[in-house]
Amino acid sequence: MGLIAVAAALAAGHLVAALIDPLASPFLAVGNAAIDLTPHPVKDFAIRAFGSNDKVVLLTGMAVVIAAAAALAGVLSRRGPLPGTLLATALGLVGVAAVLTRPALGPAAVSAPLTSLVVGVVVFRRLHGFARRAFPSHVDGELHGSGLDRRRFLFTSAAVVATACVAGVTGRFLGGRVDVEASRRAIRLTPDVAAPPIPAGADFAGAGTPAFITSNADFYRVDTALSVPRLRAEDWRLRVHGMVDRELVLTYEDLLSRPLVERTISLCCVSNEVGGRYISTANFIGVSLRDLLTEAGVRPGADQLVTRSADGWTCGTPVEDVGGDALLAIGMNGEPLPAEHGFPVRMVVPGLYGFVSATKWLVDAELTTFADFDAYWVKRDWARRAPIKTMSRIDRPKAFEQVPAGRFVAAGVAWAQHKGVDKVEVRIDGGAWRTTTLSTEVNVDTWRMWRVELDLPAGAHTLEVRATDRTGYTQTGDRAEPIPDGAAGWHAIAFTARS
Ligand SMILES: Nc1nc2c(c(=O)[nH]1)N[C@H]1C(S)=C(S)[C@@H](COP(=O)(O)O)O[C@H]1N2
Ligand SMILES: [Mo]
Repeated sequence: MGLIAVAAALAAGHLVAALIDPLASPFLAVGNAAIDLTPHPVKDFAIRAFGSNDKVVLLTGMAVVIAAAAALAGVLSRRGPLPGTLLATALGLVGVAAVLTRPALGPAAVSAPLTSLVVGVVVFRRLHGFARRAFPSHVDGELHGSGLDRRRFLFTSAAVVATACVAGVTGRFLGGRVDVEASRRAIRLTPDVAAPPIPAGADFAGAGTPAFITSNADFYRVDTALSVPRLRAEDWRLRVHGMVDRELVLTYEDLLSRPLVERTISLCCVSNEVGGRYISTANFIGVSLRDLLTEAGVRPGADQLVTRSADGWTCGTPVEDVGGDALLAIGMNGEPLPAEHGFPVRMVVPGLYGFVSATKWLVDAELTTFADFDAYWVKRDWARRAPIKTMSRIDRPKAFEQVPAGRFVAAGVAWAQHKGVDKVEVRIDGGAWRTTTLSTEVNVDTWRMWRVELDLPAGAHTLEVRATDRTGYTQTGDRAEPIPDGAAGWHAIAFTARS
């Protein structure tokens, strides 16, 4: 009964949410609130342990905990319906609290968790009443329950379960009624200025580096959204406001009618550990963000561009960093942005980590100051200003790999966005640093691959790598954690050469 009541409550809330805003679904709202409240060591652990499955793991974990609590409340309700009633009420209130704290939801959204609360309590008490009559206690040594009562209890339970399934499925269906894929498919993007073709020598994929351009399917994904915000290009509006001379409101059509430029840019996440995979490269198509800001007229003193996404996530970018190469991007590798990468419109500002520059599902841009506003991750102790650090990574050999002794080609990537990679060196077993061969440079805002031929004696080895950028800075061996402004240190790989 506990399980049935809670399932009915969640399904009813999900259905009501689908009619108002899919994000108001109590289950999703609680999950999203949990993400926002999770202390960063736990979040870092989740990202490390589960990678991009972290969201599935969170939702599954929530389902297991709720199911266990519901079953327990059911068992405790043998003598009276109070424990089950209290649990249904408490879960409903948690849903209400979660929805109230979601920044992107209006007051009407509380009706979804309130529906859950009422449905949970009513269903539990009704079933409990029927069950009491169907399966009375044996205290008086008498059995009052009739076959009719039992049938009624079972039929009601089955009917509630069936209705909950229908409500849940209808909720999903209605929630998906904003047809993002149709909106995407209808768009054809042809940049007015295409990116130069990628030269053949831009990667050393044969030696173990990634391909120079990351496919949309393989592009790393990092965000706080449990369900991807669903916006149609037709409905999209961007308001540019705050410390500006003229407020602007832009539509997707407005963007299409402006000059579309294509730029090859590497995006990188501040959570990337030394040696991590959270960097990818794409051909982004979009309009110049700097031109838009010039049109709006940024007032003196405005040093922060705060951007908001449809789900309420916020990002603060230094105005001085919004250079001529910053884009309001609508395309990625020749297609409209995939939904997970920010459709219909996102920001791309080369040189800055994603959390201070790469707002997906962008809907609002406000010129303000760093003194006046702290963005999402800044409130959680990450840095206000976070240029990407010069970094290098070993892709071959892999950690603890066994490779043949003798001639061996090691390879990897390096990046120093906005500056350019000047030199990559490696050393074996703490020996002398040796220069590697670099791939053909595409531009200073993208990664660059390196390779080097080694002569390996048999035995255990450690390979280390360091990059030097065009400002003359060489990566030091001093390690830094990703928080607050990006990991630092040399990537090292322990491996064995076998003769
Ligand atoms: N709306 C929204 N935009 C966001 C984020 C987010 O959580 N929500 N995460 C940012 C971070 S931390 C990074 S690293 C990049 C990642 O972009 P990608 O998922 O397209 O690779 O998106 C940025 N834009
Ligand atoms: Mo990130």
